Amino acid sequence: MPPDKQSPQSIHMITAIPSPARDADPTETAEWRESFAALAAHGGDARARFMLDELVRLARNQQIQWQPDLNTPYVNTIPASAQPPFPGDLAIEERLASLMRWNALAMVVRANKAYGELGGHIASYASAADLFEVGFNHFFHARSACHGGDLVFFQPHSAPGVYARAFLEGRLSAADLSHYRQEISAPAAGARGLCSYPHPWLMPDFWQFPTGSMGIGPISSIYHARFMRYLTHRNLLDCQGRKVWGVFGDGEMDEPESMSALTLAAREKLDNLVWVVNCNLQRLDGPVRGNGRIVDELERLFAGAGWNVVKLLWGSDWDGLLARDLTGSLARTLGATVDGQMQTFAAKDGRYNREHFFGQSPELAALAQGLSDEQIDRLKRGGHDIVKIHAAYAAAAAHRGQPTVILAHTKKGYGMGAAGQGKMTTHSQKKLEDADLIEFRDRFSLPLTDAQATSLAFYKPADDSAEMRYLREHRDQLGGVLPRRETACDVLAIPALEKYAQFALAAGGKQMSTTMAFVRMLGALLKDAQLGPRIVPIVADEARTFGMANLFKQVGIYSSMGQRYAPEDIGSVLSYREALDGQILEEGISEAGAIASWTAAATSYSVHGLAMLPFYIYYSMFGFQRVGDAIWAAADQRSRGFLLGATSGRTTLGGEGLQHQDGSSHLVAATIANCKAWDPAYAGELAVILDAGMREMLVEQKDVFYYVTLMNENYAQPDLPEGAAEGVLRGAYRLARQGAEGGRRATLLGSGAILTEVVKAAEQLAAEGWCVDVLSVTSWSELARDAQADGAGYLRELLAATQGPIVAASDYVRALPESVRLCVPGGRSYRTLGTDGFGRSDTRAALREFFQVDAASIVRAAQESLQ
Ligand SMILES: Cc1ncc(C[n+]2csc(CCOP(=O)(O)OP(=O)(O)O)c2C)c(N)n1
Repeated sequence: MPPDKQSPQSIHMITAIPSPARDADPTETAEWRESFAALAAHGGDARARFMLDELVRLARNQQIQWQPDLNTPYVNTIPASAQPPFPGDLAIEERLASLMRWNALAMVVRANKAYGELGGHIASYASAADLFEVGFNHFFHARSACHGGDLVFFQPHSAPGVYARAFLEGRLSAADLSHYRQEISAPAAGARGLCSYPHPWLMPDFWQFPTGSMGIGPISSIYHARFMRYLTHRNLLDCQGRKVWGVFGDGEMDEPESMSALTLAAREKLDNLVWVVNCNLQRLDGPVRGNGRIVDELERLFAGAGWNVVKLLWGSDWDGLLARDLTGSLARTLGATVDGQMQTFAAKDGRYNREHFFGQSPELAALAQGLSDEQIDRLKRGGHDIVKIHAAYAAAAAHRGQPTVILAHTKKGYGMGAAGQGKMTTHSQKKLEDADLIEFRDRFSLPLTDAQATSLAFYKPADDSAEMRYLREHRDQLGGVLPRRETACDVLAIPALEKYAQFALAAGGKQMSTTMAFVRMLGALLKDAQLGPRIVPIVADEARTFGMANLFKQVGIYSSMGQRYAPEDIGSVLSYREALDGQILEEGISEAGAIASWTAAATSYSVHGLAMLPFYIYYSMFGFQRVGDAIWAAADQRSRGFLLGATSGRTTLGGEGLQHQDGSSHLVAATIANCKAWDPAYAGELAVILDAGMREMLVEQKDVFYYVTLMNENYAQPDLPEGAAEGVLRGAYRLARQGAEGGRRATLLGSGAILTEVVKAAEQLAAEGWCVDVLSVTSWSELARDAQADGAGYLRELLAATQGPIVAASDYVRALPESVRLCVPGGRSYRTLGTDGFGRSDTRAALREFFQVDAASIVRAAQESLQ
């Protein structure tokens, strides 16, 4: 019998499961079943598959309305007979996994003994430990001279397990482990604080991918896997042979971000992607699907989306039981047990399981007869069986043409005994009594005395022990330790500003929107021989909105399939062009996807050692507001790139109305420490900002990213005043003085498109005999940061050179100009005008009058300030 063949009995068992109750003619059914079993036995799997395809075709032709069931039986996808030999030393790996479990547990319990408020989790890693360990010992490649490195996304609240491994690897000390979740106080104790979840911002040489916010890890992993294909197809970096692994929670799969890009992964045939969903059947509050079965649901979801699904449900000790289960009663009962009940079985002991699980039918009871209660208690689920996990990972790694998801069945709080295993409250369990600790020690045969166990001593075997040698050897074979975040990358030369932005610096009053100016600059930058190929333009189905259609032809839209159709507009100069080496990432209507793509490109300098420069241009309202958490995660992982919030400004976007008009993105951007946010009014200012950003990110290699708002209003673009560049980059500069000296004085500040209203207001006031200074504010948040750092800072200096009441206006909420109030020199009044409230659809003029950010309102504010 070929190695991947099942016995006729097991086929009998599986086909027998779903239908007995509905069977109108059991004799006929038996004949069909026998025929099929004979066909499979003699003709092999391929022949059996062919016949099934034929039957399906027949059924479809006859339109009998038959739909395939996407669920397979509730057993392992890989039968025992098809398992490859395990290439490791099982006993040593089990001992190592036990040590990881112990040190991870000790770290959390210790921290909470010392400071009850610190929090932490034991139960999630307890369920995931073997899933992590098999990856570490056999699959997760680190970056080395001969391998570009795999990308591994770790379930965030299992971070203690990753620290525990780094401890054995000698990367972290016992003192470091003692400072889990104490990053601030650790240095005083000569230790390194370990952050709660994976945060590259806090541990920049360690963590690569922040996963702490559920859903962001899953979607990121997909777009990273796709971005690796992009780099390969564009001949920038050969990423073949590298994989993206992600271990995620079954509860986490409910996040829209987790699910939203599954079809993209399948469409793009991302066989460099493997997800391991830890199906411990529980989330935080309770079961993921108490009345249903999450594995079935995920199997349907992933299979329907086009993934290769590997169910890893039962450990090796079930193999014998299933083989002896000639009536199919065991598989049927497993398949009929809802998750809430399965959780109860996990929480109870062997005796209870004998009575309540195996006691459900005489056949089951007979199967359990040869097992002691202890053995029943220790029957492993698939995700706790190192050999089975290895088989699943090996199958996933070898699978071609599809991404793979491994649905790994585990117990939450595995091994925590009565203190936590399968308990409703186990997620948040972080205290264990002495007796529980001793029980845990015994359960995993840990080499600890009672005193060591109850004092939560960390345990590290001697350097020359078999365990430590094994651990080191296996990591050496896989290129070294992991996770490890690297930062070395090439310095990219950037072109001189005049080469691509002369038209903007000396605009000479030409009518243009800043969006138009940006697109023109981008087009020119893409032509630069050095920098051009590293630019990644990203859109979420809005390229035409922003006037970027010309880039379709110029650099092409990336498509792993090239272009298999003649585009409707083939003859046009702006023709829609998809190509294997296309440069634009056109993400369709998925801001979550587009920002994940941007993050993949913006961290390429670190993840791949290849600096890329992404420009993601989008409706500004659908950025920080829509996918703000993803931007926060991008900031955490030290992204470098540009976010362009286009059609920005609550009154500048005219007719689009309440949902589209952005008046707040700058406020949120200001809360992100490594984000510099800009609201330039003029193309020349924009050019200076782009140049500075590229310099900071690519030449100086600083961990900053830029957020720049762009407007769609056409207005006259002046030349950038001589010497203004420095002020542009500090956040403001004096644009003009209107009116004759000697009149009433006022100072007007404005940013973005509202600067044009400010300029008009200054002209009106000048006409009334005032002398008005106009300051163009390019970044409220940079001014505010400077002021916070330096008393009152640069803006105070600028304002000190002006006189009279100050009025500040922008197309955003008033809180933005309010953020620089501390810069106002003593004795001067400071009025802020903004667009608080909901947007509306109307003309720009009507909107500006309504929100009182038009020239007339600015004039009025100045006049009232004098009274
Ligand atoms: C966006 C977001 N919402 C809520 C949480 C809080 N949270 C952390 S872990 C968790 C439960 C995770 O359950 P599951 O994904 O099933 O993983 P398990 O711990 O059971 O392995 C929750 C709700 C979070 N981290 N992120």
